Amino acid sequence: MAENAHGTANIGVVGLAVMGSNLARNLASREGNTVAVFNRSYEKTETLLSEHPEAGFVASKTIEEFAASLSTPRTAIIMVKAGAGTDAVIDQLTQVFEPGDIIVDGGNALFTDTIRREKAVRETGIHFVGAGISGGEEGALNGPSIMPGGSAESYETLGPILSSIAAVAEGEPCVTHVGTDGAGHFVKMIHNGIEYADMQLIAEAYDLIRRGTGKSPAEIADVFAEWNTGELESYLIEITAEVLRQVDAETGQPLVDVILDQAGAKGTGAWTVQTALDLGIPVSGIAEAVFARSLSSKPAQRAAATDLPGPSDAWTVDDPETFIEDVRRALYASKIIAYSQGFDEIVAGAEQYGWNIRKGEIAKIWRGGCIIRAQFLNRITEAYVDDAGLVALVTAPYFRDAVAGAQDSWRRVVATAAHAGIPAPAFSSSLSYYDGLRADRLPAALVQGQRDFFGAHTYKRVDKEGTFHTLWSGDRSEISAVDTH
Ligand code: NBP
Repeated sequence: MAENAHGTANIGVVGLAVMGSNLARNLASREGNTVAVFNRSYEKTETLLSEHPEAGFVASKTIEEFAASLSTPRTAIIMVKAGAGTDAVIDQLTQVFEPGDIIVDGGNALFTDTIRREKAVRETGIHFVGAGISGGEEGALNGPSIMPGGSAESYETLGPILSSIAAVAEGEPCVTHVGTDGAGHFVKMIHNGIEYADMQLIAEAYDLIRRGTGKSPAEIADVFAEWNTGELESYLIEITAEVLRQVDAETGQPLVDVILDQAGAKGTGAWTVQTALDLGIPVSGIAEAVFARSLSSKPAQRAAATDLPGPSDAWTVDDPETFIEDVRRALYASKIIAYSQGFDEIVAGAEQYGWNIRKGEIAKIWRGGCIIRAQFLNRITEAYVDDAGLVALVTAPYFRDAVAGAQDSWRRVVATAAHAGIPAPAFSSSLSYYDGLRADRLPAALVQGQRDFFGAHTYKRVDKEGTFHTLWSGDRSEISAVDTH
């Protein structure tokens, strides 16, 4: 451990649980960094110091010492439990920091909290940066994908430090200044929402293959490993093969068969959906993924429903190889929809909150370090480079062609799942979204008619300008009306 000499550290970390410790070690391993560390309870600091003497951490027992150990402008990254803990640490830091210093919240904060905190901290002259950090423990240690918000000025100091610890994809660090105040945490939230959808789609693919072909988890692991060499190549496909191959030491069973089938959640998927509802953006794939976890975690309801009847016909797959290829294509098409919906929400959020978010750059910084890292993010970047004003990602030529090539398989898989009584909510909602988006005419016209009938909510016509209402309880003639939406 280095002497706690004043002003020797160029960066500090507050909160030394798993994420903070690993991030601090990552920072310390990069040329030119001296890292100050502080944790509410000193035990965690002591553990970190004793386990990693090589890091040369500058440790403090009080927040005052911690501030004094940093060179100016002081820069500290908070890695504590999101919520009240974050507010408590910000309060402490604003007491001991000075105008021009930078406080970074690297936790999973709700972006509206970040907007509130940035506003309050800015009044003290201190910069506040909400930075989404993805990649879990391993990413924090070896290189995460980092999504910082905050002022452009703070990024001048912070950018080089974050670039030094970020993952590198195709020679470029996976970090970019996303936008002001809450933009970084907003984009991290969408990242997590897409992660939920991607994981659910993979889980549905596994379930269909297992129940359709009778292959064992280890055999399906081989299928995923094979998929990981093609257009589906991604971290989530890779780890799926690893999980499916794992054998439980105690029972000798595939591990996946002894894991309780009730999925947990930390809340960022739900935030993505709640925010999408507020913004009016249909992120149906993400929503179905969140709800699928909720459904799985209702043991009493599931137990009560086990004897509800399923399909009367038995289901068999005639040609397993063709079926597996259909599932692969359905997965790819559904994944494109999940990302397209996620980017729609980024566009809507940017418009609502006044952020200038460069979508292609976001796809780039998700290519490495983070949980949804995938080869096909390059295609998203290219789509936004080719057409910065792209209205829906799925309409970009590459994705249009990819979905066109997959759609027959996609339709067969969704129909098969329905026929066999196998839940595939993310596959089927993605296909419905696709068909809804491309429809010439939607039954929304009927909904408008119903709304006008019971609530005089009015409607527009396809053949002339204006807003109209039918006198449903009168002579049913049409009158001009004031638009009430
Ligand atoms: P936790 O989320 O488990 O938080 C534990 C840390 O928060 C400890 O250092 C604890 O100090 C500190 N803390 C708490 Br709790 N309340 C505090 C308070 N009132 N004042 C000061 N410190 C307080 O740690 P984590 O799993 O390392 O995650 C850190 C952040 O990173 C979270 O926001 C998390 O959502 C985010 N994140 C986690 C992952 C992941 O894979 N785990 C990935 C991406 C982002 P103590 O030691 O004194 O109790």
